[in-house]
Amino acid sequence: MELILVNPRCAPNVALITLNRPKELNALNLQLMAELRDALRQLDQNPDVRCIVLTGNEKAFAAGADIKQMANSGAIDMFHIDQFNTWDQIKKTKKPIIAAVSGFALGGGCELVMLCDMIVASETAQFGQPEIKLGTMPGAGGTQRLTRAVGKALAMEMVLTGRFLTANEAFSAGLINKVVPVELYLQEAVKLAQAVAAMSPVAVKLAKEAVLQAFSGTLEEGLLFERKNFYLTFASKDQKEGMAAFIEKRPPNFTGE
Ligand code: DAK
Repeated sequence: MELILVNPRCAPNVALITLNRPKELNALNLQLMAELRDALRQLDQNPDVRCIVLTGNEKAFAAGADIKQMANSGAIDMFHIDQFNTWDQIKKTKKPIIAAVSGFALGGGCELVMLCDMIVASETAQFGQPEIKLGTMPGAGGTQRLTRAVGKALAMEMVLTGRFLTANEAFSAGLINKVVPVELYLQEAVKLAQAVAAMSPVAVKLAKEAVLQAFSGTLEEGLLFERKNFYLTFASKDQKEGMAAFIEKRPPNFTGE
């Protein structure tokens, strides 16, 4: 890995991925996205990892896809490169991913953040979809995930004018989970990851899958999906352990079985 740093154990059962192109404000070029896809796939298969934190640096989570790399591409070049394949693989990560965001989260950077399951931001974070200023528009889910998160009016304003949201605006709009002082954003994200990692890994994956189902299909389909995953948790040792621990008034020991 050249453009990302991977620490599979930054805290017990928590892995940390750091986007690492600081001079380019972590612009998401094809290599970086491929490395991210591969790292997530490996961590998803690593039984010691139960939750993943994804971060950038203090100045930028990521300032978008690499404009210099795509500036001269034609539609057919884009079609052949098929970046969607990489993004789709990332989307398939079963373990929860928490974005720890400081500074710019723009364009593809904002879309990558929204692909994560929870978002902790520093007070300096800025979220935006400025593609319109480049004569294009969001292409990796921005028009859909942003609209679902913040509603039509604000999403339209951001997508049509390129206006950035401050961290506090993003919090009020329901885009992110938490805003903390800049020196704490990573620590808080890891703390949140540890809270998730303390739960049954089987139940966590099934619950993540069920929550995401709320974004596709009808309510009825979502409820059926939830029911299936709910039943499935009763096939796990963790469910027996969790309920026995409650009855015996002791902390549970979840093993992921
Ligand atoms: N791409 C390439 N380089 C970038 C970049 C980017 N998105 N953002 C910044 N840089 C580079 C700058 O060119 C500069 O490089 P040098 O000139 O030093 O060589 C360096 O990073 C530092 O940037 P600045 O000098 O501009 O720093 P400032 O603090 O003055 O400004 C800024 C920060 C974030 C306001 C500014 O850099 C900026 O406006 N950046 C562009 C933001 C933007 O428009 N982002 C949206 C890009 S379009 C897709 C998936 C995703 C996408 C599309 C398709 N598929 C799955 C098909 C996503 C598209 C986008 O994200």
